[in-house]
Amino acid sequence: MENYFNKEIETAPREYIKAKQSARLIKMVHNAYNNVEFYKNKFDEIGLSPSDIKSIDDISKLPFTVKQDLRDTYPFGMFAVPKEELVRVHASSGTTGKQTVVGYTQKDIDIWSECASRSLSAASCTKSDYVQVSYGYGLFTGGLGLHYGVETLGATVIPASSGNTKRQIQILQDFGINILACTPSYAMFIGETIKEMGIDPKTLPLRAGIFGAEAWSENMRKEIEKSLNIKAYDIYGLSEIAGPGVAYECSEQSGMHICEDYFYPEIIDPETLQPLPDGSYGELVFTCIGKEALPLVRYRTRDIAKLTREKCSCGRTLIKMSKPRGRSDDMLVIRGVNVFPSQVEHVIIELGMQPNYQIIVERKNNMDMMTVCIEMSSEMFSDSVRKIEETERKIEMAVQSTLSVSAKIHLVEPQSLPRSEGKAVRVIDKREI
Ligand code: DLL
Repeated sequence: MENYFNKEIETAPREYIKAKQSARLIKMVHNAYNNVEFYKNKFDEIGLSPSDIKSIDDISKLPFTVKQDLRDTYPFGMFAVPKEELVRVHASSGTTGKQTVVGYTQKDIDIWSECASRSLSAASCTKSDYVQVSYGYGLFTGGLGLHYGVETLGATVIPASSGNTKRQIQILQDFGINILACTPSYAMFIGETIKEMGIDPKTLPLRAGIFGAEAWSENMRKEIEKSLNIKAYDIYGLSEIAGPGVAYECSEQSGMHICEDYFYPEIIDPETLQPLPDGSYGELVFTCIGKEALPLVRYRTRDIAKLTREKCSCGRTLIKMSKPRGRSDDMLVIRGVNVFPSQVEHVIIELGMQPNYQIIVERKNNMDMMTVCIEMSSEMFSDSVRKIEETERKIEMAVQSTLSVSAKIHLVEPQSLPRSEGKAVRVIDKREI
């Protein structure tokens, strides 16, 4: 039996969702225009009045918002409510530039918590479960987002936060945790540590995991499911829109249902900015049709994904997004060739190796050089130097033929690359351009 948090909405007929989206969009454009100077100026510039927006079908008349707009109005310039109505502020660090600050009213927190509860329910969580939240707590939305989701659902939250892995495992064992929530790379690390400690995962009451905040492959899913003896569910979100729970996987484990009654999705061509039809990969864009404090209009996520409205076996009718294929700003340009870290990961996995790797990019004599350090398994490590070198050449050839760019492969000792307790750092770009 499928487990829903809000069956009425999650399985609602399309016309019902559409009517809700239209009503909410109309309200939010007025809020954005009347209370955020940035939007008033943007609308005026293109001669658009909030009253031109009469239904969700008018969404493409609206201008886009990008991360830089939040930076330019740092920290609170895009907020649509006075200070006394805000109850929480989060921020996302990002790798370059100023951090992005986001704010929530009590109603916004309630919406976000409901979305996180929907995600937990879809991953089989019920009131009688213990949920260990091992996402970082703090300005990052992972920890507190899932935390409120568990409480709203009525299950029991164990706010472990990330780090101190042996202690995490002790809690998993001693408290009888049923569901683990953390990044997929941290889940891999917990799985490895459990093995090292000689614990049989079958002796743990753990049943499911809710993993997101970074890209992870189907192979990583298999690995985590095996090492922790669980079913692993994907969860997607970004601070600017809400945090974890914008979209979530169900028992079908093929794509994530978007809480489209609050976050209206579109896919656009990142070059032409034109909307693309369902099934085409492009940049994911969200409009926050339900939120008060930060009513972002057509926010460009930079995540590359596709949408589908095909019937899902779980009974949910909410639109689904694919796993993001990568971020357009994750893309490396190596000697003019576009390279996504996920493509490198794919090659490594295809060759039967674990996805423990790091890509280092340097510029030597005006030439881009890419080195991929990959961890060997303990069996490979015992091979002769010649055999290891042969394997390196084999991987170099596979990378060259898949990516159309050469890379130096460097096999490193087992367990020698840094493990992540949060989002994994896959690329070190040392080029100074
Ligand atoms: O990562 C929110 C979150 C926390 C989601 C916990 C899921 C679980 P930010 O730090 O703002 O927010 O980063 C958002 O992370 O644009 C994606 O590029 C990436 N991302 C998030 N979830 C997934 C996922 C949180 N399931 C950025 N798969 C997004 C792939 C993901 N990428």
